[in-house]
Amino acid sequence: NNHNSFLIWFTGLSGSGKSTIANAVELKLHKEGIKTFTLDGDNIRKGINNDLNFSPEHRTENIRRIAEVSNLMVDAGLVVLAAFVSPYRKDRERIKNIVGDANFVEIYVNTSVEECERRDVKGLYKKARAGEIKNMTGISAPYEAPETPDLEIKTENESIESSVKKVIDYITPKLKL
Ligand code: GGZ
Repeated sequence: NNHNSFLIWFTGLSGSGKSTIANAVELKLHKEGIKTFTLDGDNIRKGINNDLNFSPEHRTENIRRIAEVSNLMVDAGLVVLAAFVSPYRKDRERIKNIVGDANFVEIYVNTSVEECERRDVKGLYKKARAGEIKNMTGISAPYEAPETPDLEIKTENESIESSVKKVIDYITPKLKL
Protein backbone atom coordinates (compact mmCIF):
# COMPACT_ATOMS: atom_id res chain seq x y z
CA ASN A 1 0.00 0.00 0.00
CA ASN A 2 2.35 2.70 -1.27
CA HIS A 3 1.51 6.38 -1.27
CA ASN A 4 3.13 9.71 -2.01
CA SER A 5 4.76 11.61 0.84
CA PHE A 6 4.47 15.35 1.35
CA LEU A 7 4.07 18.07 3.96
CA ILE A 8 0.70 19.52 4.94
CA TRP A 9 1.36 22.85 6.67
CA PHE A 10 -1.34 24.50 8.77
CA THR A 11 -0.84 28.21 9.53
CA GLY A 12 -3.09 30.46 11.64
CA LEU A 13 -3.45 32.19 14.99
CA SER A 14 -3.15 30.47 18.36
CA GLY A 15 -6.53 28.85 19.01
CA SER A 16 -7.56 28.97 15.34
CA GLY A 17 -8.04 25.19 15.21
CA LYS A 18 -4.86 24.08 13.41
CA SER A 19 -4.00 21.18 15.70
CA THR A 20 -7.61 20.04 16.03
CA ILE A 21 -8.00 19.82 12.26
CA ALA A 22 -4.55 18.27 11.74
CA ASN A 23 -5.24 15.57 14.35
CA ALA A 24 -8.61 14.71 12.82
CA VAL A 25 -7.11 14.56 9.31
CA GLU A 26 -4.34 12.31 10.61
CA LEU A 27 -6.89 9.91 12.12
CA LYS A 28 -8.67 9.61 8.77
CA LEU A 29 -5.38 9.02 6.92
CA HIS A 30 -4.40 6.30 9.42
CA LYS A 31 -7.65 4.50 8.72
CA GLU A 32 -6.62 4.42 5.03
CA GLY A 33 -3.29 2.86 5.98
CA ILE A 34 -1.28 6.00 5.29
CA LYS A 35 1.86 6.60 7.32
CA THR A 36 1.80 10.01 8.96
CA PHE A 37 3.42 12.10 11.64
CA THR A 38 2.13 15.32 13.19
CA LEU A 39 4.47 18.06 14.35
CA ASP A 40 3.13 20.80 16.60
CA GLY A 41 4.18 23.10 19.41
CA ASP A 42 3.73 20.35 21.96
CA ASN A 43 6.30 17.98 20.49
CA ILE A 44 8.67 20.55 18.92
CA ARG A 45 8.84 23.54 21.24
CA LYS A 46 9.23 21.25 24.28
CA GLY A 47 11.99 19.25 22.64
CA ILE A 48 14.28 20.11 19.74
CA ASN A 49 13.32 23.81 19.89
CA ASN A 50 13.19 24.32 23.66
CA ASP A 51 15.92 26.94 23.29
CA LEU A 52 13.64 29.23 21.27
CA ASN A 53 11.21 31.95 22.39
CA PHE A 54 8.62 33.98 20.46
CA SER A 55 10.81 36.82 19.18
CA PRO A 56 10.68 37.27 15.39
CA GLU A 57 14.21 35.81 15.04
CA HIS A 58 13.43 32.74 17.12
CA ARG A 59 10.14 32.13 15.30
CA THR A 60 12.07 32.19 12.03
CA GLU A 61 14.56 29.65 13.40
CA ASN A 62 11.69 27.56 14.84
CA ILE A 63 10.08 27.30 11.41
CA ARG A 64 13.40 26.62 9.64
CA ARG A 65 14.22 23.66 11.89
CA ILE A 66 10.68 22.29 11.59
CA ALA A 67 10.94 22.52 7.81
CA GLU A 68 14.24 20.61 7.84
CA VAL A 69 12.83 17.91 10.14
CA SER A 70 9.71 17.70 7.96
CA ASN A 71 11.90 17.30 4.90
CA LEU A 72 13.66 14.30 6.46
CA MET A 73 10.32 12.74 7.37
CA VAL A 74 8.96 13.28 3.87
CA ASP A 75 12.12 11.61 2.53
CA ALA A 76 11.38 8.70 4.88
CA GLY A 77 8.01 8.28 3.17
CA LEU A 78 5.63 9.93 5.60
CA VAL A 79 2.77 12.32 5.10
CA VAL A 80 3.78 15.03 7.58
CA LEU A 81 1.23 17.33 9.15
CA ALA A 82 2.59 20.49 10.79
CA ALA A 83 0.53 22.93 12.85
CA PHE A 84 2.40 26.13 13.67
CA VAL A 85 1.36 29.78 13.87
CA SER A 86 4.15 30.55 11.38
CA PRO A 87 3.16 34.22 11.14
CA TYR A 88 5.80 35.40 8.66
CA ARG A 89 5.28 35.02 4.92
CA LYS A 90 9.03 34.81 4.22
CA ASP A 91 9.38 31.93 6.69
CA ARG A 92 6.57 29.99 4.99
CA GLU A 93 8.21 30.66 1.61
CA ARG A 94 11.39 29.12 2.99
CA ILE A 95 9.57 25.91 3.98
CA LYS A 96 8.53 25.58 0.36
CA ASN A 97 12.16 25.93 -0.75
CA ILE A 98 13.38 23.37 1.80
CA VAL A 99 10.86 20.58 1.07
CA GLY A 100 10.23 21.53 -2.55
CA ASP A 101 7.16 23.20 -3.99
CA ALA A 102 5.63 19.91 -5.16
CA ASN A 103 5.83 18.43 -1.65
CA PHE A 104 4.25 21.38 0.15
CA VAL A 105 0.56 22.05 0.84
CA GLU A 106 -0.20 25.31 2.64
CA ILE A 107 -3.48 25.46 4.54
CA TYR A 108 -4.60 28.75 6.03
CA VAL A 109 -6.81 28.18 9.07
CA ASN A 110 -8.51 31.55 8.97
CA THR A 111 -10.12 32.24 12.33
CA SER A 112 -10.36 35.89 13.38
CA VAL A 113 -8.45 37.14 16.38
CA GLU A 114 -11.80 38.08 17.93
CA GLU A 115 -12.97 34.46 17.76
CA CYS A 116 -9.60 33.07 18.96
CA GLU A 117 -9.76 35.49 21.87
CA ARG A 118 -13.33 34.38 22.66
CA ARG A 119 -12.18 30.74 22.71
CA ASP A 120 -8.95 31.52 24.61
CA VAL A 121 -8.43 27.82 25.36
CA LYS A 122 -5.08 28.37 27.11
CA GLY A 123 -5.78 31.81 28.58
CA LEU A 124 -2.93 33.30 26.53
CA TYR A 125 -4.98 36.15 25.05
CA LYS A 126 -6.08 37.24 28.51
CA LYS A 127 -2.46 37.23 29.65
CA ALA A 128 -1.41 39.15 26.54
CA ARG A 129 -4.08 41.81 27.17
CA ALA A 130 -2.84 42.10 30.75
CA GLY A 131 0.72 42.57 29.46
CA GLU A 132 1.91 39.35 31.09
CA ILE A 133 2.88 37.86 27.71
CA LYS A 134 4.85 39.83 25.14
CA ASN A 135 4.88 39.14 21.39
CA MET A 136 1.45 37.48 21.33
CA THR A 137 0.46 36.91 17.70
CA GLY A 138 -2.65 38.90 16.81
CA ILE A 139 -2.35 41.13 19.88
CA SER A 140 1.20 42.44 20.12
CA ALA A 141 2.91 40.62 17.25
CA PRO A 142 1.94 40.46 13.57
CA TYR A 143 0.27 37.69 11.58
CA GLU A 144 0.87 37.89 7.84
CA ALA A 145 -2.04 36.02 6.26
CA PRO A 146 -1.24 33.83 3.24
CA GLU A 147 -2.25 35.53 -0.01
CA THR A 148 -2.50 32.38 -2.11
CA PRO A 149 -2.78 29.35 0.20
CA ASP A 150 -3.55 25.99 -1.38
CA LEU A 151 -6.60 25.82 0.84
CA GLU A 152 -8.31 28.26 3.19
CA ILE A 153 -10.49 27.05 6.03
CA LYS A 154 -12.80 29.30 7.99
CA THR A 155 -13.69 27.64 11.24
CA GLU A 156 -16.16 30.16 12.62
CA ASN A 157 -19.30 28.98 10.83
CA GLU A 158 -18.14 25.48 9.93
CA SER A 159 -17.95 22.18 11.80
CA ILE A 160 -14.63 20.41 12.36
CA GLU A 161 -15.92 17.51 10.23
CA SER A 162 -16.57 19.78 7.27
CA SER A 163 -13.13 21.43 7.61
CA VAL A 164 -11.52 17.98 7.76
CA LYS A 165 -13.42 16.88 4.65
CA LYS A 166 -12.08 19.90 2.72
CA VAL A 167 -8.51 18.93 3.61
CA ILE A 168 -9.05 15.25 2.75
CA ASP A 169 -10.69 16.15 -0.58
CA TYR A 170 -7.76 18.43 -1.43
CA ILE A 171 -4.98 15.95 -0.62
CA THR A 172 -6.58 12.72 -1.85
CA PRO A 173 -5.39 13.15 -5.49
CA LYS A 174 -1.88 13.94 -4.23
CA LEU A 175 -1.68 10.65 -2.29
CA LYS A 176 -1.60 8.56 -5.46
CA LEU A 177 1.88 7.36 -6.32
C1 GGZ B 1 1.85 33.01 19.81
C2 GGZ B 1 2.24 31.66 21.65
C3 GGZ B 1 2.92 32.69 22.26
C4 GGZ B 1 3.03 33.95 21.59
C5 GGZ B 1 2.97 30.99 23.61
N1 GGZ B 1 2.51 34.06 20.36
O1 GGZ B 1 -2.43 27.79 21.00
P1 GGZ B 1 -1.11 27.22 21.31
O2 GGZ B 1 -0.35 28.13 22.35
O3 GGZ B 1 -0.96 25.81 21.64
O4 GGZ B 1 -0.22 27.56 20.09
C6 GGZ B 1 0.63 28.67 20.29
C7 GGZ B 1 2.04 28.19 20.26
C8 GGZ B 1 2.73 28.87 19.08
O5 GGZ B 1 3.96 28.27 18.81
P2 GGZ B 1 4.45 28.12 17.32
O6 GGZ B 1 5.72 27.35 17.36
O7 GGZ B 1 3.36 27.60 16.48
O8 GGZ B 1 4.72 29.66 16.93
S1 GGZ B 1 5.56 30.19 15.68
O9 GGZ B 1 5.16 29.42 14.50
O10 GGZ B 1 5.16 31.61 15.56
O11 GGZ B 1 6.98 30.05 15.98
C9 GGZ B 1 0.40 29.16 21.72
C10 GGZ B 1 1.76 29.24 22.34
O12 GGZ B 1 2.66 28.55 21.48
N2 GGZ B 1 2.28 30.59 22.50
N3 GGZ B 1 3.38 32.26 23.50
N4 GGZ B 1 3.68 34.98 22.13
N5 GGZ B 1 1.70 31.81 20.41
